[in-house]
Amino acid sequence: MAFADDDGASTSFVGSFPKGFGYGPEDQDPDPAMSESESKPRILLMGLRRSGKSSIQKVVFHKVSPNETLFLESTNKIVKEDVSNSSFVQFQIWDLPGHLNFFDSAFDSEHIFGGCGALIFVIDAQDDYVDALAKLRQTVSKANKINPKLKFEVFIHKVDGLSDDHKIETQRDIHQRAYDDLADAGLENLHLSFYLTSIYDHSIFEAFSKVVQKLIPQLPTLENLLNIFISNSGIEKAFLFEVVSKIYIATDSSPVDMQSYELCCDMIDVVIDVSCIYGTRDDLTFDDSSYAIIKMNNGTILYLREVTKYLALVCILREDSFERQGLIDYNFLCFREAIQEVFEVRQKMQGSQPNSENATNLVNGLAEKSQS
Ligand SMILES: Nc1nc2c(ncn2[C@@H]2O[C@H](COP(=O)(O)OP(=O)(O)OP(=O)(O)O)[C@@H](O)[C@H]2O)c(=O)[nH]1
Ligand SMILES: [Mg+2]
Repeated sequence: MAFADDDGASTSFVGSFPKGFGYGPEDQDPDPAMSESESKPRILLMGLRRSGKSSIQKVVFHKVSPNETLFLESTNKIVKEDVSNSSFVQFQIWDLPGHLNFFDSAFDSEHIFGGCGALIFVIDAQDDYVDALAKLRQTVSKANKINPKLKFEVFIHKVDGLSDDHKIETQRDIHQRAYDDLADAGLENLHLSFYLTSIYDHSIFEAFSKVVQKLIPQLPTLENLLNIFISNSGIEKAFLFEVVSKIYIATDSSPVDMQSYELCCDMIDVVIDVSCIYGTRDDLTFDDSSYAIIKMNNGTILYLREVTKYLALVCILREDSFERQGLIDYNFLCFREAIQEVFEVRQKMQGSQPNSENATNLVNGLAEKSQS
């Protein structure tokens, strides 16, 4: 995974969210020639017709409201989208129409599957999924032959129409049948990850977050930095968000509960809306010295700080821990410096491992909660 240049780090506008918040125009008519962007990590969206692939892409990356996807037309050619023009995290998403067979000789399947990091296979859980499972089996076995490093992510999608019991039963059934099919094809060692998703709630963002995280080589370093930060600051949960899409690229190692994630997503929306309306600059909604705190009526505090131009840290903590706000603010500055260091090193040494040792040294400057 490549990361965008954060060259504004030394200016006073480091980490400012742009007012025209969003990604660049969608690439509807891609140039078949190999462009620079084609070398970015790639995520493929596959599945039968009408399973919901284009809707997922629109809702997660274009802020389209779920209801508007009702009128989406069926896709008839590969749609490539660069999630990088203005974003910190860079990758490409290819939406592959459900009715085409990409292993056919008419397509360069080596090119499509060869350089790709993850394949998301979308199954419509509200429909009969026998055909979808047959296509999954065919796709997985062929794509794995071309690219053994490819990660397979199965989205059991449109679960908004299912009761809780039905969801669990559907997941169990699809899981079982998919693995039986793989065993029949002699691929019992292959790993598939399953997610229950819907565009009508945050589950699709959560699932996408997990897919993207697997493609970030610095993930263990980021997790480690978050663990050190929260344990020294009395924070309960922290997410590092890619603000444009609201997918989280890392969190501390305590389990994620959906409610906390939703709360943090909502906080980002509130902050962006307020700064768009009341911000003093036309081109920026945030600058690096501003941050947001929301006190809830249940004794919980939400704390948001900008880390880089497109990344924000959102934390949940108890009100009594916030009495030491100075400590949290100081620790955050150390944390931010460490994150910037990780990505600067990454940029300098494209393709090599991040300098996690250096970053850990920086974080060692964090004030101990107990010492203050
Ligand atoms: N209930 C529900 N409907 C969904 C969800 N996601 C997508 N849909 C609907 O599913 C229909 C088909 O969605 P598309 O995104 O066009 O499907 P596609 O997979 O891109 O289809 P092709 O382009 O033909 O391959 C649309 O009417 C969407 O509104 C979901 O999470 N829940
Ligand atoms: Mg489509």
